[in-house]
Amino acid sequence: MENKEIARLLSETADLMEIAAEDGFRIRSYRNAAAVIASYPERIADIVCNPERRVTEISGIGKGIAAVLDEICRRGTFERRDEMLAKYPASALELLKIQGLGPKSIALLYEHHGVKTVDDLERICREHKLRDLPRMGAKLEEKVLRGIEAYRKSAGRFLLSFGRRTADELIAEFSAIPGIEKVEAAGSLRRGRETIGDLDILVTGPAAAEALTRIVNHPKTQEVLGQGVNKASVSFGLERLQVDVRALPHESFGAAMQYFTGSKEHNVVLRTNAIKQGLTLNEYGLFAIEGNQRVAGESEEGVYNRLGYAWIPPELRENSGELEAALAGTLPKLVELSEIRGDLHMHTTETDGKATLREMADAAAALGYEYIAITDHSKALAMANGLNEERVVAFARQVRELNRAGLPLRVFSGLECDIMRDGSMDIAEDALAELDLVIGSVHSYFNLEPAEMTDRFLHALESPSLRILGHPTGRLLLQRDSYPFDFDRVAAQAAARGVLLEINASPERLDLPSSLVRAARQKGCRFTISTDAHRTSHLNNMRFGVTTARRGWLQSSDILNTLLLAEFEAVLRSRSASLLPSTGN
Ligand code: DGT
Ligand code: CA
Ligand code: CA
Ligand code: ZN
Repeated sequence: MENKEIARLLSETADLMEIAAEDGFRIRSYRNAAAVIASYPERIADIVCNPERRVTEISGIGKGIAAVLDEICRRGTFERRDEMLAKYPASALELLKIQGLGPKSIALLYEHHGVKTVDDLERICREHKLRDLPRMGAKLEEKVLRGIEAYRKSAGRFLLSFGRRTADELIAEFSAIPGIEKVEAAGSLRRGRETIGDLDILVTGPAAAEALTRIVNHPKTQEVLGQGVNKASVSFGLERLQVDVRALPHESFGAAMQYFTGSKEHNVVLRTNAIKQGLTLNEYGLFAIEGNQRVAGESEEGVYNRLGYAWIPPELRENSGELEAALAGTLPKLVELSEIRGDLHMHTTETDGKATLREMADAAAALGYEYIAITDHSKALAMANGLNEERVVAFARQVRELNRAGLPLRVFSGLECDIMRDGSMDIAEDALAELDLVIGSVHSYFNLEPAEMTDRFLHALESPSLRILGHPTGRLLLQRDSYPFDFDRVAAQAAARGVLLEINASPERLDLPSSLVRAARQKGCRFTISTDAHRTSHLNNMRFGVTTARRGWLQSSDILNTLLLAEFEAVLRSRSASLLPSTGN
């Protein structure tokens, strides 16, 4: 059994024990062990089976857990888990994923109404039976119904970063097969959607069919969903991500990339337009209806051009104005990863980061950046050991000295300052004024009424030191929606005040979402793209932020951290509202 699977058994049991309101100490020890095992570099099962080794060597694994691991390796489950599953059905675990519902409520719903599944829960809410239970009410019923809707929308979807990693792994494997020419990912992954439903991989070359054999027999393949001459579909890895692999003739590759990249809505318009021109477009090529002669298909660009369009970057293919722009020749020149010159949001060991300032600076310099800002947390985040005024001032001084003494790139002193419930900043203005760059973020009181949340932001925007709104909507992909507020009003005020909106590149955030990026740009907003790195490897997430910016139609001139160091510094020093040279569109 693999580590991830063992970790899942432990954490699921902890979830069920939480529903049963069992001893918190026991629950925590299962959770800790699950976390340790999930990221342990060796196979735990090998250690358990090896008489020369002891799992208790691993820190975080005590005697109790060692016995559990032994049992898991012998019979695939353990007594505690069996007991819990006798008490509650496995489907109760699904209920925990619904926002607004905690383990105590799930236990109550189970006892009083026999709620076992999401469908049961929905029925109880619709019949207004939830409001009669202790400490629940009509408002919670509505909230749970919204939670169910969000859960159903996200079920079976995966983070873009996970899709990218899996695709890269398979692309490397397929490319190494002799006789395979091109291997590329299409679908929502290529369009850079924040979550993906499945992977679509296209392969050409004389040995293209080998890729189908390879995926079907892959050690990580859990189940073969379908296998034909040109296509194989499998359920891949412990996460059971669906992977579709298609083998194609060389001359169809462009047409197939176009077709399988989608989106469906984009393709429908393109195909309709082809028909108007006496052409038919499918995954094999672009053909003249009369005589069925191929007129394009080898390259994607050829397909678009033959139909009168400029080639359209995949991130824009959502039928939201890109087709019209491609006909008119007015597509924007979208920002690229190589244009990013610095990263403006990251944490260090001063608060909850795992690397020091110098380690972050070295790693950022290795990425080719010219500058970074270190933005640790402020004191309201006591759990993260956030900075108070005194530490803020000392930090600003320390950074000035370090820059003078020599660093591998320019480091700016910053802070991710909490925006308090009333919209005031967590740190006094005179201390903030010592810093080069202040990000304001909401990390608490997510459940305010929309009007109160809007006022909170509007109040924060009055702070003279605030330069950037960090992860503005607070959403966590597949976990938590944005807190409700009047985004348009906040964006308009941010634009007026010259406060930039962050595109947080952390794969579980991607916040601002691309649709709001586009809306905010139209309101005159400008942006930063930053990783919110808590360790050096997170700096590599910049690409996902850039993808989100591209899906929001941004150009480099919309983004502060594309500026050269000297220009960037000039912007930081100026306190004027217009922070970037205007672009004219
Ligand atoms: P996903 O996987 O849910 O994140 O989204 P997509 O866009 O990757 O969707 P998927 O995997 O079902 O199909 C990939 C692309 O193939 C899709 O964007 C457009 C194209 N496609 C697939 N099936 C159809 C279809 O029945 N009609 C049309 N017009 N296009 C299709
Ligand atoms: Ca797909
Ligand atoms: Ca697919
Ligand atoms: Zn934050």
